Amino acid sequence: METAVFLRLADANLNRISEGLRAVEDYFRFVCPHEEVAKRLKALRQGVRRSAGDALRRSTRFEAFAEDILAFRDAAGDFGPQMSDALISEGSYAPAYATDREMLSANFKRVQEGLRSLEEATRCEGMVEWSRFFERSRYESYHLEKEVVSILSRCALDLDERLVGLYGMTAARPDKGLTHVRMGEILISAGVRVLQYRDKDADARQALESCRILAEKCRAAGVWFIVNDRPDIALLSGADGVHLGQEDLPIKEVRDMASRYLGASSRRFVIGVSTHNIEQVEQAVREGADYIGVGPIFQTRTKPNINDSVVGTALFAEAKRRFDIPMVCIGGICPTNVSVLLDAGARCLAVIDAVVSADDIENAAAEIHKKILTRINL
Ligand code: 3NM
Repeated sequence: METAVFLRLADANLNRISEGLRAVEDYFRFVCPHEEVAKRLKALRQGVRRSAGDALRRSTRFEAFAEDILAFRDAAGDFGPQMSDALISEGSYAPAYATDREMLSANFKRVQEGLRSLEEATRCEGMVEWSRFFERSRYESYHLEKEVVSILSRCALDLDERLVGLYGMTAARPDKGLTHVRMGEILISAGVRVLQYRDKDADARQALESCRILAEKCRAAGVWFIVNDRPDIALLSGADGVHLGQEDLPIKEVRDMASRYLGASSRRFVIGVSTHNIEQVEQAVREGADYIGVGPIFQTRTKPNINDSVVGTALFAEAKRRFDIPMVCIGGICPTNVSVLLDAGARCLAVIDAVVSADDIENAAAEIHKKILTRINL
């Protein structure tokens, strides 16, 4: 390859790579802020740009051209932009992205193609070290792309913002004349960011009616509304998501159902899954749960049949160490054991009995909620 041709190819690809990385980096700086990902993208961009640029300048082979790689840029003579115009008019190139994920994938593809092109060009030139460097960078970009996809769904759903504090759960108090709907209202007033309708006794019609009312109230208050066990009722009532137990419908089927019912906005439909051992945690993560419930952490009066499988904080700690997914601790949580969970790194706690059996329900809920927020500095 002629030196000028090689340098022109190198310049075009270095630009392509850093522009692609910059587009993704900006997304994770401004649209969906994520410091760690933005830093890694920047390190990759600078690594490729600086190291490769310097190497080209330093290389004895390019000494004569060392001053300015720009001299080999020939944007006007590059037919790339005309090719895009032709594809747009032919209808085989979409001028706009349908989703953010498409934009990110297109940019990662650009980065990977650029790295591949440089890998091959340097290999042709016998620059083995550089060829290996571009290959390693390409693999790093694959890893980053995978991580970014999972962060993206969390970010789009605001999961890390939502699953913080008390995860409110409804329960009726007939002795006090409190229905599920009323309990939901009290929890909303207490300040929860997420509310789950959990009524094991209501028939489907009653449940749908209550969920429609609660969905509306939650929407008005900016609270997420999740329906326990029943994706059909969640979808019909306009809830933000559903929480599935181990015996409920599988995640994949629920996603299919949501996408048929909601179309493109099903991306925002949240699916949480209850887990009681590490295998279930792993499976829920693999199958694409948006968050998991982990429990029962302590003995629970609400679901006494599961008390012989209390998991303590150990399961939560192991799940947290091994998996990067939002987690909600549940089971026997009360004001006196909240700190143990916060010490273990919990950010979101689901509580039924200790809240709904209190004399002042709103205050009991608000206390736990505030305690968590204060501890995690929010
Ligand atoms: N799920 P309380 S424990 C509904 O381990 C539920 O998945 C659990 O109620 C699980 O705060 C539980 O009254 C009961 O103990 C939680």
